[in-house]
Amino acid sequence: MPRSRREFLRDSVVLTGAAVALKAHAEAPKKVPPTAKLELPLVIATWNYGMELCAAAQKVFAAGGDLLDALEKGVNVVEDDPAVHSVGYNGLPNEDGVVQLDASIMDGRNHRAGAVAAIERIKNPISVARKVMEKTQHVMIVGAGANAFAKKLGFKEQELLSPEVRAEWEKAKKTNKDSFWRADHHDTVCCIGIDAKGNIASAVSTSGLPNKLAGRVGDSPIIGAGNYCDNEIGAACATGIGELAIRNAASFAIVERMRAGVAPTQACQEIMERMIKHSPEVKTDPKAQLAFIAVNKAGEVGAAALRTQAKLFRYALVRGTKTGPELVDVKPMLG
Ligand code: SD4
Repeated sequence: MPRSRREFLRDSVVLTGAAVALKAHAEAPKKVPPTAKLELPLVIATWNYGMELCAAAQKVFAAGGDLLDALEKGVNVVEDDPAVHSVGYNGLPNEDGVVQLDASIMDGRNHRAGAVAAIERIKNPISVARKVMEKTQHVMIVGAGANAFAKKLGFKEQELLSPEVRAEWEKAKKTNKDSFWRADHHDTVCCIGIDAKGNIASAVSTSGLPNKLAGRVGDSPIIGAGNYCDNEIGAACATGIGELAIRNAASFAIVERMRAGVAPTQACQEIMERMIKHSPEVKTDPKAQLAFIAVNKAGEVGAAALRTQAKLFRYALVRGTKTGPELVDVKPMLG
C-alpha cells in the first residue's frame, strides 16, 4: 500500500534521528588518556602472592613470551603453591570435603574468553580455561564435563587436598562447620596484564569460598563478574564474596565506568558503592568482603576494598622489565 506523504516524513524523521544518535555515539570522544608514557609490559595481581605472579609474568615477557603466557604462568605459580589455601593445589574444600576450582581468562584483543567451574583434581584450572578459549567455540565448561575436557588434553589428575587441610576440615565438620569459614581466605588470585603493544588480558583462579555447597559457582569463572577486559578501555577483576560480584556484574561495570572516562580507582569505588546500595547488609556483616583491581589503557591502575578482615587488601604491580614488583596497600571503604 502506498504510504502517505505524512507517513513518509514521519518515518524519515525517526530514521534520521536514529542515525544521528548512532553517529553521535560512535563519535563520542574517547576520554581514556593517551598511552605515550606507558611503561610496558604491566602486570597487576591481587594479594601478597601477587608478587610472585608478577615476577613470573615479567620473566615470561623478558623471554619473549606473549601476554596470555605471562598471565597463565603467573597464575600457575600461585595455583601450585601449597601455602595458598584459596587457589589451586591445597585450596580449601567445599561442604563435602571436595576441592572444586573455578577459573577464567579473557583476551581483550578479540573478546575471546575461556572458563571452567567446579572442576576437581586438576591443580591448574587457569590452563584448562585457556584451552576452552583457544580450542573450543565455548566460553565455559563445568563440573564433570570440564574434568573430561581437561583429561582429554592430557592434564594430570591428582588429589588437591593436603593431609593437614583435610584433617582441619574434618575437625571443623565434627565441631562447628562455620569455623571453617576463615575470613582470611578471600584470596582469589586475579591479574591483569598489558603487553608491550598495549594489548590487555585478565585472568582469575580460585577454590572459591571455603565450605561452599557442592557445585556452587562463584564470580571467578563468570566473564563480566570475576574479570572483564576490553583492549580499547582496560580491565577489571574481583576477589571476595562472588555472589556480590555476580549480582552487580562488577568487573564489566567497572570497565564501563572507565569507558565513560572515569579513572580506575574511582570506577572501582563507584561500583563498590553501588554494590553496598544494593546489599546494605554488607555494612554490618563482618564476613562480607569484596575487592577490585582495575587498569585502564593508559596504564593507570586502581583498586577498592570493602573492609579489612584478617588482613588489608593489597595488590602487586610491576611495570616494565627492569625493576621488580611492588606491593600496594588499599584503604578499605568501610574501615
Ligand atoms: C568466590 N570470589 O568463589 C571467590 C572467592 C574468593 O578468595 O575471592 N576467595 O566467590
